[in-house]
Amino acid sequence: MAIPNQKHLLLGLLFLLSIFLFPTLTTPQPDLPIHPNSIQRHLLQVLPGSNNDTNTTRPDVDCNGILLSYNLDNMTRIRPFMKDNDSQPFGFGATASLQNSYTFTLRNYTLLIAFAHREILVGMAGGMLTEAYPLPYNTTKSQFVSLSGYPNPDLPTPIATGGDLNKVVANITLTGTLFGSKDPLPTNLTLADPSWDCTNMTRGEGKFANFTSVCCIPNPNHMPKEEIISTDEIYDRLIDPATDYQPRYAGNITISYDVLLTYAGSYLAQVTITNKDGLTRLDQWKLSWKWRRNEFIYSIKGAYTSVTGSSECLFGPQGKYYQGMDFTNVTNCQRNPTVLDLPPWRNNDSDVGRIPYCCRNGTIFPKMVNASAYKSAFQMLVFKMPPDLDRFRLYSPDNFTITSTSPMSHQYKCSEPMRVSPNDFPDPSGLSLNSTAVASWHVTCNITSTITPKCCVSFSAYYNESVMPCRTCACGCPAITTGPPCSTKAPAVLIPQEALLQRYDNRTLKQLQWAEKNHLTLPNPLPCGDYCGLNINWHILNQTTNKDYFNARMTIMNWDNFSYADWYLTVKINPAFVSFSRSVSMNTSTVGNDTLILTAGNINTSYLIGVSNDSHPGMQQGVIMFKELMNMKLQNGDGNPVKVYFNGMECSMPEGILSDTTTSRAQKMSGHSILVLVLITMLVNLLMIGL
Ligand SMILES: *[C@@H]1O[C@H](CO)[C@@H](O)[C@H](O)[C@H]1NC(C)=O
Ligand SMILES: *[C@@H]1O[C@H](CO)[C@@H](O)[C@H](O)[C@H]1NC(C)=O
Ligand SMILES: *[C@@H]1O[C@H](CO)[C@@H](O)[C@H](O)[C@H]1NC(C)=O
Ligand SMILES: *[C@@H]1O[C@H](CO)[C@@H](O)[C@H](O)[C@H]1NC(C)=O
Ligand SMILES: *[C@@H]1O[C@H](CO)[C@@H](O)[C@H](O)[C@H]1NC(C)=O
Ligand SMILES: *[C@@H]1O[C@H](CO)[C@@H](O)[C@H](O)[C@H]1NC(C)=O
Ligand SMILES: *[C@@H]1O[C@H](CO)[C@@H](O)[C@H](O)[C@H]1NC(C)=O
Ligand SMILES: *[C@@H]1O[C@H](CO)[C@@H](O)[C@H](O)[C@H]1NC(C)=O
Ligand SMILES: *[C@@H]1O[C@H](CO)[C@@H](O)[C@H](O)[C@H]1NC(C)=O
Ligand SMILES: *[C@@H]1O[C@H](CO)[C@@H](O)[C@H](O)[C@H]1NC(C)=O
Ligand SMILES: *[C@@H]1O[C@H](CO)[C@@H](O)[C@H](O)[C@H]1NC(C)=O
Ligand SMILES: CC(=O)N[C@H]1CO[C@H](CO)[C@@H](O)[C@@H]1O
Repeated sequence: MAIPNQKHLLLGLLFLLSIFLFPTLTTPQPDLPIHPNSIQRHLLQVLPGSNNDTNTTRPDVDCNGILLSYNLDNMTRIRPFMKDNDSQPFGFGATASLQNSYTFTLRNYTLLIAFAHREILVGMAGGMLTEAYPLPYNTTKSQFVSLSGYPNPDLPTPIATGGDLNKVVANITLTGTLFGSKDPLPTNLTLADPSWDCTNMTRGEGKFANFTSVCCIPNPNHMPKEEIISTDEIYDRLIDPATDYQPRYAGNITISYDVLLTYAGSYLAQVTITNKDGLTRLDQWKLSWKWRRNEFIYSIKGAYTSVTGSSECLFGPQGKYYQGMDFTNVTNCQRNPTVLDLPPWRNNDSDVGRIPYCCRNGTIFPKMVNASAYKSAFQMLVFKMPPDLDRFRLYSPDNFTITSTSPMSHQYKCSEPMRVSPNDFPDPSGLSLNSTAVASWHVTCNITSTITPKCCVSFSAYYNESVMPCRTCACGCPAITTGPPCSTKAPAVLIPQEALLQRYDNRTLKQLQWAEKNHLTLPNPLPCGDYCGLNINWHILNQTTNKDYFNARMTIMNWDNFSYADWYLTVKINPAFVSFSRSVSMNTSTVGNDTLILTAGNINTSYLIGVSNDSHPGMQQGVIMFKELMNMKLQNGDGNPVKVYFNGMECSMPEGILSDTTTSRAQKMSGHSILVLVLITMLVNLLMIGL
């Protein structure tokens, strides 16, 4: 319960701020006093290197309130060198700090600084300009520069933190340029919230002349209150056509669009893609959507946009509205942006990475294959346009589409975003407790197409020298087949085991020889190949020394000319028959009592390479041990898998089981095939009689 209360208070404070901030900023201010040159003398004395004072502790400012301070850390004369000191530019670095020494949390604070030396702010860390103006920022634009904590907008109390200075102090470091070295400190430092009285500004003396501070104490006329507006009122203020929360519908993939922080002209959104499907994976996902309100992406972390640039803004309404803005660093201004995941090496990049679940090259596994990689997330700072310049006016984009560019991907169709109750989140700064999103939308995407398989399974066993190969046209028959004519209807014919190491289109000779040796009858023309990039052979090995167990050897052969990284196989077995025991060289995990998930045993085998130049397929092999139950027979195919999925894609299964001997297969074939065989045999007999 504590979390929603904090949030409400915060939103309430913001609301209050938005009421009071406006008059504060627009009330004409009397000219701020210009301090005499004396400070400049001190400043020159304390510039780095010139410090000869032995007293190094800064005077402890006695403050039971919120201590605001500003420390000029360094200042260097920069070119062009001027004769006139007032026009001389100096590069400076400064730290603006807030320290909570009071009894309640300072939420979504706004620090106002009155600069007096035409400062241009070029860098900022630990905070941001409240209105999210981009840097560099010309401080002459208004009386005060307004800063907010970012990423952490709140300051807890010393009581709540055991007095931990790292938690009760917020440092905003600023770098920039100022003009003239006379008295280079800001002339005023205050909190925007009128419930604080920040009038007693003090300046450091002597060695500490580069330091100014003010202790803000609660203003008796505006005592800050813990609860200002009710929960319902807060959410009522969030303006969107969809007023009611919708349920979160299930789907194969869900996309959450969560607003984490909101400012008048911009908001910070986090987009999370979650794989809810049991088996399938996404590779190199691409997410796109359509902005509805002329928004644009100022910056993005954890992903990148396929197109970078702001030309569409410059010549659009955005360029007109944000006239003072330098658009060079705006990430993307497309109406339909496309976002892609970053490669793993960007994960630790402090500029674009460091978002939980980011940076995996767009691969999202099913949860049961990799419980730490079934989501992808990224954050973006979105700039809004009139008439939406209000913290509470939030709209999600729509028309989400997600695609996966891997050769084994499904196609998805996404719903329109639905407004849902706000999601809970880890704090964006990663520091404090979970917080709640300001607003959340939910999109569900479902698999639309059943695509033709890309893989097929063949069976073989110790008790038969032949292999029951992949089905004819298991992965679809090409419209025009090359090579000798073949039958797309005839069932696949038995082949010798060594023929598995040849691609379907190179097996003809072996097929013919094998048929002759084993007195098999072949259809004419011969059946077409499987046309699959991946062949998976399931071979039942002889019983082990222990009669109760048998082994199955699984071989994956990749005839494609590309590789599969981090592959996995899902095998559905007959639950009544076998219980998995152990596997060699592949990692096996079981889900339920009938599903095995097989992954590479080590990092070297996690890569299934493609076919080599000399036509050897890329291969991975594993042996799985099963316990054999009493009333089951391997010869009846009871040791064969029921279904096999490669990377979540269902593979085509063979046309039958492999019987005891090769020659007996004819009798075991389906009625239709037997009929064909009988006819052919009769025909052959007739011909022989005729001769
Ligand atoms: C400190 O430096 C100032 C000028 O740089 C000098 O006048 C003063 O004597 C020095 N004080 C000490 C204690 O060295
Ligand atoms: C150092 O500064 C503190 C606080 O201003 C003061 O109390 C103390 O006397 C100073 N010590 C010296 C040696 O100047
Ligand atoms: C400002 O004061 C600190 C001591 O708090 C000192 O280390 C630093 O050198 C001073 N910087 C300037 C620019 O005078
Ligand atoms: C000046 O101070 C800023 C802010 O404290 C800091 O980021 C920067 O590295 C400093 N520059 C030099 C030259 O010390
Ligand atoms: C900052 O703005 C003022 C007027 O608002 C202008 O005169 C000045 O040139 C600007 N400074 C820079 C560096 O753009
Ligand atoms: C804030 O800055 C001061 C010096 O400027 C430093 O001593 C302190 O550790 C900083 N605190 C945090 C929380 O970064
Ligand atoms: C700073 O600005 C605030 C708000 O305008 C004002 O109340 C306060 O007196 C100013 N302080 C100083 C030292 O000028
Ligand atoms: C300002 O400082 C004076 C003297 O130090 C003190 O009497 C007064 O109460 C202070 N006022 C505020 C608002 O802090
Ligand atoms: C996708 O979602 C549908 C409906 O939620 C579900 O029936 C199906 O099993 C899921 N998975 C696949 C691979 O279609
Ligand atoms: C643009 O980005 C570059 C690199 O991040 C940075 O050096 C530059 O200061 C930025 N410019 C503006 C106008 O923000
Ligand atoms: C990421 O994808 C790129 C291009 O698709 C590929 O070159 C790279 O090897 C991949 N990296 C990893 C770690 O998978
Ligand atoms: C309106 C607004 O910006 N509220 C934010 C204040 O800070 C909290 C974090 O504590 C955010 O969750 C709110 O969104």
